[in-house]
Amino acid sequence: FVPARAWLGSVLHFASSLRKRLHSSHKGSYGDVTVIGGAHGMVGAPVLSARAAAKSGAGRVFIGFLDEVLPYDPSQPELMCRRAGDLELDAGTIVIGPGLGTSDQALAVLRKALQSDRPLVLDADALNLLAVHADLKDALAARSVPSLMTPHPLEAARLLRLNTGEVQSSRLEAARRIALECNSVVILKGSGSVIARPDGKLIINATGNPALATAGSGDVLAGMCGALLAQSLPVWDAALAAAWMHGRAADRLIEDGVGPIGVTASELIPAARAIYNEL
Ligand code: NPW
Ligand code: AMP
Ligand code: MG
Repeated sequence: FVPARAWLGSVLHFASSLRKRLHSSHKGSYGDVTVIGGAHGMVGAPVLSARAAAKSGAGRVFIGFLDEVLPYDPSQPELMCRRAGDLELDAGTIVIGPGLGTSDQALAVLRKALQSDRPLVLDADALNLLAVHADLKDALAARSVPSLMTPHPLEAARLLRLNTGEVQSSRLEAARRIALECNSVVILKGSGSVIARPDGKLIINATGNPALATAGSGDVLAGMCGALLAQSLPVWDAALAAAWMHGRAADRLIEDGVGPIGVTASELIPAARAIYNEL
């Protein structure tokens, strides 16, 4: 374990990293995030990630939707919507997986993302594809740029060929194994998310509550991770900070009487933005 004081230090360090909004800065100063996902019936997932990235301070946010989907979010015109097949993936931070599905096109775009030299956040169906294609897991482990994986317990179980109960009864070991096998920082989500890195260091996040047990809350976390990486936080700091902020936003909603019942994933995003600006 990382000692509590070092953990607090890491979390607070991100606040000072994000404060530097210099007067002369511009959108290019805060990085690009490209979210890839949104197969038919799951378009909302990358939209949630992209909105979370934009409202967590990224300079520009793109969405690459899978081909069968109209590439536009009319309620969020600041997001730049493309078709996944048209993306170059040669700039910015990539978040891949929310609502991605497991089609051939999803597999092809994940392969391309793994081959890119960009910081990468892997969530949801990107993790499910990794679990069944050993060559993709090898490609991930061989990357020389930071990768961050955000499995929930069932996604972790698929990666480790266990069942959810086995993961939940051994969460620290499960997170550590994925981090080592995939040479990535891992946020094993759930009550008390475990954050692990390939050298075996672990932290348990202290924020969050069951208001987060709602569809799309993991998609919001993936977008926050992408935004913090795009703003140049090192991958370990970005993982700690995003997990902390995601949980803190849910805690704030309870303090404000909005939750825990009926909090929606969308509501986490402005709650987190308020906290960023208070830090
Ligand atoms: P159970 O029921 O306990 O056996 P899936 P998904 C387990 C997209 N989405 N503790 C639990 O298993 C995603 O991005 C789109 C313990 C649960 O039933 C993906 O691409 C949305 N167990 C796709 O849908 C909004 C836990 O995992 C099962 C756990 C499928 O993703 C929703 C679910 O896992 C969604 O994000 C915990 N803390 N957390 C949209 N608006 O477009 C999870 N489990 O079957 O992989 O399904 O996570 O919904
Ligand atoms: P996903 O299943 O991918 O939508 O992710 C769910 C998100 O909500 C993760 O960040 C979990 O850590 C968080 N979460 C779900 N249930 C709880 C809970 N009971 N306490 C704290 N966090 C939770
Ligand atoms: Mg999810």
